[in-house]
Amino acid sequence: MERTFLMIKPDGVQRGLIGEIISRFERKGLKLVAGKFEVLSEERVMAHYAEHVNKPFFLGLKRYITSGPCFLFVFEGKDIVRITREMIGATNPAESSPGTIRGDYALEIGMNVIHGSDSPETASREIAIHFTPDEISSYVRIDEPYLYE
Ligand code: D4T
Repeated sequence: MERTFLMIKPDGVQRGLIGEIISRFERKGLKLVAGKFEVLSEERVMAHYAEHVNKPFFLGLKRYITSGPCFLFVFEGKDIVRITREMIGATNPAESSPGTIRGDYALEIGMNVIHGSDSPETASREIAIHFTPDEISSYVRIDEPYLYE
């Protein structure tokens, strides 16, 4: 099983979308194994967005992502990084397909509601930035025999 790091950004939290978004992943059959609510520290923002620190949009991105609490969570499942990225949709919500989270709930790239890791390697790195091992639970979901062949 693979894990991925997901984060509902401050716009998603303020707009009351946490339940709706989490339930999409739960209904798909993915397993929630960690979750917490917090305002990201400067240190964590710099670590998380290390590849973007020199980009022109970074200051705006940092202001936005620290403007309020985020909901951070980890889901587990087979091929989960690819599946969750598909469910989230393109980075720019104006180009995200209807039926995806960004396609259904967002309009502009600077407030695109949710983050999801883009590869299994990125997922491992991001989970380690935001969670300690004891914050992640291992358990069997009772419906797993009806989800995986
Ligand atoms: P995140 O990381 O938030 O899930 O988004 P993506 O993985 O889909 O996209 P990304 O890393 O390219 O961008 C990170 C973050 O920066 C914001 N952004 C991006 C922005 O405000 N302006 C821009 O021009 C770009 C490229 C949106 C997501």
